[in-house]
Amino acid sequence: MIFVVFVLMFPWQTMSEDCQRSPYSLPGFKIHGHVITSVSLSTISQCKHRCAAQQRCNSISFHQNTKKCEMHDGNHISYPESVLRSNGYVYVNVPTRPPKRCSRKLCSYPLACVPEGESYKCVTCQEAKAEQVLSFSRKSAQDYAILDDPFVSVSAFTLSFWVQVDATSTSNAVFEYGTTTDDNAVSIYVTDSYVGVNVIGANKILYGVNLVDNKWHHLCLTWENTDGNIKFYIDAVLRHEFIGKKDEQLGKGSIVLGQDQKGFKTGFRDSVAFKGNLASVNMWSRAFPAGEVSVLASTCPTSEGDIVQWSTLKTKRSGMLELVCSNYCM
Ligand SMILES: [Ca+2]
Repeated sequence: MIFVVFVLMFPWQTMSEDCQRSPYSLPGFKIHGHVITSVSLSTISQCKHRCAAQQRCNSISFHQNTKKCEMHDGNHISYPESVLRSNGYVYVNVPTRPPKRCSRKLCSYPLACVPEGESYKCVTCQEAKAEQVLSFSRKSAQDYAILDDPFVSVSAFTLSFWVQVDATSTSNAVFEYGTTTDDNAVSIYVTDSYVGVNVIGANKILYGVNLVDNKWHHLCLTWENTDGNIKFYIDAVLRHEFIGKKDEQLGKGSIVLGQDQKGFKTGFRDSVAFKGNLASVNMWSRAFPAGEVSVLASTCPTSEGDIVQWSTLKTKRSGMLELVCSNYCM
């Protein structure tokens, strides 16, 4: 597989320097997927013209015998992993309209890829005006981030983060804060039919909510121990309000990202491991009112928490977790 990718990537990585102005074509290849329109046309030239006339079209795959013309939003630098051998097809880049994005796979970590003319360049995350997000690329008990003892105890908190759940991952332990006596002291669990929320022994399941959709969402959970109010917001909308523990403190413990604990920092399972991306995970030692939650949900990345800071938490990763550049804020 590595060999195939190499063979595929090599031609345009060298050609991009020599032949920047000529349309780039690859006989015997096509882009799999990413089709915005598919039509029947007599010649490849007609197919190219149709693409040039169609907004969002950056490249085509044309079948010589069936005359099928597939138009793609993006090209070989957007989806290098999708350019695959396919008998009878010719892949052609349409250079008059460069793609909006290029794949980070073309740049070595931690650089980001940005299109430049008909080619691309590898730049730092800041130069790309992108942010670092924590990427959970597989459902594995080996992949998590753990931050120990972020605080001694608090009488209130606001937890805020951005999450993108992979559409194939139906059950996901996204966030847990565990203590030695309660490994589920604070947790948010996301499935394709509900979201489960725990705060010190009080739990609610929000049915009919599907966040397993490949889209970025802002989640926010607040609690204070005077009245015991717990509020849970999705994309700045208050989705649930219930009464939890009063007069208690949330004690010393550990944040676990991406895993369901069965016991303090143990018992992780592949089946409920999170798959997707997380960013801007922060906690504050007071319960934000709705207005401040709205500010968090419209700010990307958010400001840093006073008790948990994303800039620290994101470095505590294990397994195959990667920090990658993402344009989720744009
Ligand atoms: Ca748990």
